[in-house]
Amino acid sequence: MQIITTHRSADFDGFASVIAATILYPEAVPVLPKALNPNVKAFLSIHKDLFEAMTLNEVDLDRVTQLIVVDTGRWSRLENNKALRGKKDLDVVVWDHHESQCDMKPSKIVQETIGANITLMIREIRKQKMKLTPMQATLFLTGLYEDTGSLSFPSTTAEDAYAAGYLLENNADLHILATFLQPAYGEKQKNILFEMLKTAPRTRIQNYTVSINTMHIEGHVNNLSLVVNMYRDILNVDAAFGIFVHKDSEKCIVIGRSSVEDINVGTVMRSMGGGGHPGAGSVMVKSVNPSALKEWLLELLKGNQQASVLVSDLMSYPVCSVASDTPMEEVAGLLKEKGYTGLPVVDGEKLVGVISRRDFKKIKKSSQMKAPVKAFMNTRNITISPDKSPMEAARIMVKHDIGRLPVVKDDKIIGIMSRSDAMIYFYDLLPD
Ligand SMILES: [Mn+2]
Repeated sequence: MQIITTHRSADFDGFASVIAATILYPEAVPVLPKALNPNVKAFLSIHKDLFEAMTLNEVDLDRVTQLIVVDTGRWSRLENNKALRGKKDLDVVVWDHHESQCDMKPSKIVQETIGANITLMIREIRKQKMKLTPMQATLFLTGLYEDTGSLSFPSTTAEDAYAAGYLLENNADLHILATFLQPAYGEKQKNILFEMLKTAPRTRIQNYTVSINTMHIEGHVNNLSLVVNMYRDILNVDAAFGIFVHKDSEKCIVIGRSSVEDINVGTVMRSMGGGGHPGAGSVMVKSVNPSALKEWLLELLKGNQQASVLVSDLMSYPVCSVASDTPMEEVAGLLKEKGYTGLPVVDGEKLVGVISRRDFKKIKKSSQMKAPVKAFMNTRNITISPDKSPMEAARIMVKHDIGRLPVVKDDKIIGIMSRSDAMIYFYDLLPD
């Protein structure tokens, strides 16, 4: 006998993965833990006939030869795990999307860090060209949306989004889904926000108002980032940080939001081992005293953290430039060859102008193509120095509607900051 099961307190991703496994392993019997998340319970109370499953008590464990586990790879997450764990010659198959190591010694394992476990199973269902009913597609999409925050959590991958598209193609019903999916801002989130607002500590850091609030929370709470966002908005501080201490485990999650460029949350969170963007970021820290964590955060905020990533770190070099007496036809050839939209023009090493494709419109006669570039170049010379912040560079590029900014030190051009260099920074693509 083959059985399929998932972790206790099964969520939609776990439950959906069990049902998906019944498609991939048609002989196997789905077994659900007694403890189910309330929204899964609500869903089952209406759809029980469509998704029949047993509980572990109803299964004759002596007859079980194969255990298919989905959405976890750890014995401790299974209900009644001792009975199964001690079983000799039990063949274990695992499908899991968590990073944590599998301790079940499976004969087959599909483990990948991806937004939702159901995505891994949909990959296989599609590969085997198996059909889905609209009801199955709806359940699977509910699991996918729950684990990815409707494709908004940073853990979401492109494949999760493709899987969602596939499920919609298979008539997943978004009305049903909305009924059962927990709202992003619910009772739990509201209670935490109200608790935070009761104390709402404020402190002054480098002329900015910052609130760092430590909260002890019980159990798993989704969407804490949304809570911190609302908290910052309501307090109207420049930056807000929530230090969430989990009572039952030894982990702390720090979530930050900032609306000023001098407080770069992404940089601070990266220094602590996490990640993010200038305006938002988070980090999970284990076995740290929350007050020490707060001190650490304060130190990082007080430090000159905005200077940690500079234009000089992001700019491209060496710079391809042309001498001011280069004929226009040669410049045209160079732009075409390199695929650039513009080039800096130099006298020796000194920047004297910029020539771009647009400037070629000034040419009226073909003989002008023999004229030197200095006759047509733009001499506004909008530049930036290497010790400025990427935010400053982006602001200048937007203001003057230019895509490339020469980086100049002591009148010499030492690099080029392009829009794509700025994007690398803002979207956190910087190599560590
Ligand atoms: Mn999951």
